[in-house]
Amino acid sequence: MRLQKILWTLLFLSVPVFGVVSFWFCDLYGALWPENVSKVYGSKIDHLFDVIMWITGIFFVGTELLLVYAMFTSKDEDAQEKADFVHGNRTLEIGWTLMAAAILIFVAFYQIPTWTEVKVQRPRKPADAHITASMWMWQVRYPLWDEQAKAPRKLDVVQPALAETFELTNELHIPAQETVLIYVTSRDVIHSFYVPKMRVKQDAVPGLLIPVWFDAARPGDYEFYCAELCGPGHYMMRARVVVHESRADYERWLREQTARLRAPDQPAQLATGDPPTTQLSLAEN
Ligand SMILES: [Cu+2]
Repeated sequence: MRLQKILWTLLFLSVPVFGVVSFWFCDLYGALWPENVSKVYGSKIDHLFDVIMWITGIFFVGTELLLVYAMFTSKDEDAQEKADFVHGNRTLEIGWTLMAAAILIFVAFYQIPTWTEVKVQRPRKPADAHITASMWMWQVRYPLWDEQAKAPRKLDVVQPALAETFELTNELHIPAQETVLIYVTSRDVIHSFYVPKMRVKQDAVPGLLIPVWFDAARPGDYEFYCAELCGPGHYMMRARVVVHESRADYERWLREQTARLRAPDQPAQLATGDPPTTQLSLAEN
C-alpha cells in the first residue's frame, strides 16, 4: 500500500475525529453555548438545537467514515485490473432519499410545539417596551409610571403615545422571572434583536412592529446586540439588558425614572450605565 494513500486517508479521518473531539471538549468546559439564563424558553430552544445537532452529527460522522473506508479500500493507481464502472443503485438511492425526507419531516413536526410557544402564542399582557433599531443603535421606549393607577401606563401597541413614554439608548430594563413582551421595529434597514443568553433572536424590519417575548431567570447585566450585518457601524449595535430582581424592583426603577423626568429644573439624569451610550430623554409628541 502506498504511503500517499495512507496519509490521505489519515487526513480525511482527522476531520470527523477533530469535529467530534472539539465539540466534546467545548461541552466539557461549558464553552459550547452561551450560558442559558432563560428559564421558560431557553431549555426548550437548547433541546431543539441538541436534537438537530445529534442528527446532523451522526450523519456527518457516518458519511465521513464511509468516505475514509472507500479511500482506504480503493485500488491503487498502479493496480493491473481495470476499474469497475458502476452506474448507480436504484434501491439505495430511493432508500436514502426517503430517509432524508423522513428526517426532515420529523424535525419539522418535532419543533412545532416549541416554535408555537416562542413565536405564535403571544402573552396577553401590555407591552413592557418598544425597541426601534436604526443605523446604529437601539432606542428603547418605556411607559412612564402612572402614580394614580400605581402601574406603568399601558402603551398603545401600534403607536405608543410619545408623551407617555421615556427613552433610553442601548439599554433594555426588564424584571426577572416573568415573561416580558417587547415590540421591535426598525427605522432604516433590517436589524436583528439578539440576546444570546436568553435564546431570543428576532429580525427588526422597517414598517413592521414585531412582538417578541422571553424571560430571564435571574437578575444581572447581560448583552444584546444586532445579529444582522447592517452596515459599517454594525459593530456599534451592542447594548445591555439590565434584569431587575423582581417586578416590584423594576417598577420602582420606572417610578424613579418618571419622577426624575417630571421634576422641574432637574436636568434629566443618567439612570445607570456608561454616559456615552446612555441618554435619558422624555419622548415628546
Ligand atoms: Cu443592525
